[in-house]
Amino acid sequence: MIAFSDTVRGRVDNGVLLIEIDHAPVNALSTDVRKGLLAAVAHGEAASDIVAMVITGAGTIFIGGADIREFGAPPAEPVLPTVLAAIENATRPVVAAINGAALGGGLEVALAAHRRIASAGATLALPEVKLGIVPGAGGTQRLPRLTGIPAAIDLIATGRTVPAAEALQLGIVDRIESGDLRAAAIAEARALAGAPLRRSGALAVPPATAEAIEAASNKALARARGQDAPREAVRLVRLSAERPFAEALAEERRTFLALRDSEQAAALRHVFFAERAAAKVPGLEDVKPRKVETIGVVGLGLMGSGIAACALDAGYAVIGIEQTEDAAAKGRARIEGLLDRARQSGRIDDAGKADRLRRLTTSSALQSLSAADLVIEAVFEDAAVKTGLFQKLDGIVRADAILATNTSYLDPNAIAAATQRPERVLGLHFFSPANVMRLLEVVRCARTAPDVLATGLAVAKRLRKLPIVCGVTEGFIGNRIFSAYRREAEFLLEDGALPQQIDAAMEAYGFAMGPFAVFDLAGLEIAWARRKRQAATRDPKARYVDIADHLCEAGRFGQKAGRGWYRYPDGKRAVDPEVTALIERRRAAKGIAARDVSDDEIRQRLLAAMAAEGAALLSEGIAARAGDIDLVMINGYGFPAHKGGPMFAAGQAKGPKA
Ligand code: T1G
Repeated sequence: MIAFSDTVRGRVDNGVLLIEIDHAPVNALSTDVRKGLLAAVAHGEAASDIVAMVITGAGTIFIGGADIREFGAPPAEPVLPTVLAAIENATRPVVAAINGAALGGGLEVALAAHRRIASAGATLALPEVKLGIVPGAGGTQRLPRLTGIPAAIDLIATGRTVPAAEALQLGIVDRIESGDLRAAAIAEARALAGAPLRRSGALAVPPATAEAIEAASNKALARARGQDAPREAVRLVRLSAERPFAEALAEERRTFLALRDSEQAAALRHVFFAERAAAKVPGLEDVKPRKVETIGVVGLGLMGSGIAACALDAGYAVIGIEQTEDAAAKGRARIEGLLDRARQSGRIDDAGKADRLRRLTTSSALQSLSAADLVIEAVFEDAAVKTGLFQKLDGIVRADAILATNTSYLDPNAIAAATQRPERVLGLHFFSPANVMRLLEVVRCARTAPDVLATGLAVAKRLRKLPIVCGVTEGFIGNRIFSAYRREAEFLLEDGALPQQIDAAMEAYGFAMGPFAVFDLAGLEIAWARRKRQAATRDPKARYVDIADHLCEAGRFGQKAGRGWYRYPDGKRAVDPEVTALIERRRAAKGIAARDVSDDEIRQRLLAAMAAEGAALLSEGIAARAGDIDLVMINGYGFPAHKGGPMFAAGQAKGPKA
């Protein structure tokens, strides 16, 4: 074995130098890896007993990309383009044996090789735009030469991952090896020795019609709202057909370096590392989760059916319970409807749907939950109903079974305290639609046992959710911050702004929808009911805006009622002069003279309100990290990821500045 650096080694097999990158956990292209690769290729070019080379990764990942942790410092030599030029311009064939994920710079390494063989389970992507950057080592120039410009725009401007089979269709990989990948790659490399080499950079860009390129660009940029990287990615890929390779490569590098130091990239790096940190809960490092194979879901309405569908997707057996057989049948139909939609979108096939339905039982027999390892309730949001249910379940489920409540606003401590074993109760707060939304607030109640919390996290991971642990407070992290956001938005109304101005200001900031449009989408009646519940205990000295109450008294409950803060002729959002008049009347009633409120003031005050509530959640110990709060608002409330979340935007999230 030859050590080319601490993380790159090689051995010669039948005249072929097998170069292995071994840099746990993801074989990221750190400075040491780049040095090792460059030395290995130089050795492979010079040694007399070598006729070809193979590059591969140790473990189950090929290369996870550039080392994101190095982004905070100026790039150290050798930079990746130098390494890839050495690979591409090698006189002896270099074969990439893609043994797993080939991401970002990792795929760029493979693209610089003269041949690419992938294992059947390999996945490939240039996900740089998800980090607010563009590929910086030839991805935008070599990929279109293999796939054509429209496909390259789709892959690079969205950052989506493709499985090996699709990569083969797209021309990214030359073949898929289901046997011994290394042996196959070594044989392939040996066979290529002495033959003319296919250098991606030297290939002509396949012709594509202007319409196809335009269509791909528009589709990729449709969801890029305010993000710079996707737009730059499209520009660079198009440049591949307009400029000589070397010139376009230099422009790509210049753009990469500029974006790397941008605020959007810093925000998205914060989000990347925050996601990794969120999964680590202090004190649970060595705690073993309980075994969960069967999940009970009580209440198969909108939330319950989504939770059930999500659990079926994750391979669990699901026992769905409703109050009556009729309601259970309706619940089953709802779940089946979700599976049908997944079938139509191609996400699952007929066999997948049949398998899921085989693992689903639905009935009104609460007793059948004695077989469940975990029961999640999604019944009507009423304390007595939920507490009563948990008291019944206490006598039905096994002693080691876990009870979880999906409440959004009620006190899970009170629900837990009504049971014999409060230590086995936690909150699992899903977001609607539960089978789509990634976010899951995992609520640690006052008595929740560590292994129960660990089980909640393990189940969340298996459901492919983003679990954020939080303590008990009204509305947990997300809804509590959203309430502060709503409060400040309503203050701005009284001060002189209008719903459409506030929404436009936040949509310009990057939100898909402004607050009032979201209130209308969610429906105004739930918040109204809560305000009425709180009226008796509300601090009379606290500022209170009653405009929303007047809307509700007028039956304006939002989009589903056809009118709320807006009216919805043909389902489209439209400003309603009646609402403007109501706002003006309520100001007059309070003797408030409206003043000009700028868009900047709107953004500044709403962001500050969210950050202040976040700071309170941190000081109360409800949230463990500022990054957790940012993840909740980004994944549950449409906060633009390229702004990093309210805490990062307020400069309060002190994460690893990669
Ligand atoms: N650099 C540094 N650390 C990384 C890393 C990377 N690229 N990828 C992962 N890690 C760390 C991560 O922080 C965590 O650390 C541990 O590895 C396990 O990660 C020039 C410039 C590869 C699919 O965007 O998508 O190349 O928390 O928990 O679920 O054009 O990690 O344990 O301390 O996510 O098995 C492009 C990013 C970079 C891929 C594995 N590459 N990584 O998922 O493990 S930009 C990416 C992932 C680029 C070039 C440009 C995933 C994964 P810790 P994990 P996983």
